[in-house]
Amino acid sequence: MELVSSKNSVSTPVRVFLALLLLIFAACVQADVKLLDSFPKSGSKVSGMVTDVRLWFDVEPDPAASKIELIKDDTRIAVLGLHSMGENDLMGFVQQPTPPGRYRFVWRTTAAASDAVVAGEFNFTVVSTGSKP
Ligand SMILES: [Cu+2]
Repeated sequence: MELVSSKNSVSTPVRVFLALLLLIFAACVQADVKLLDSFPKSGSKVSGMVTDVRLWFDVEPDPAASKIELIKDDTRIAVLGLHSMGENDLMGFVQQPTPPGRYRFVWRTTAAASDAVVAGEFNFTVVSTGSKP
């Protein structure tokens, strides 16, 4: 049982402290992806159809590990073809028409350099342009 005695050479409080440091470090890394801006903007009113959406972050997101969805009432509208335009951003194409109403913009992403998942959501409103299609 030589292993046990050599493990004990580092006292338990020290090991607990090191484990806590690791946890704090992991939490900081996870909080690192910040949403800076979006189209549509949070709380904004947009007139007409929204055919594409964008999110801008403080670090480069991984489009392959990201997901965006628009939700209006109980309808989920997929946003596909996620890619980056090279500005720490995600861009995607809205797969259905977006009639006037209130929408939830639900997103989830991972920084290209990490596997911490960061998610969020905000609302925007599509207002009628006045002309019927
Ligand atoms: Cu694009």
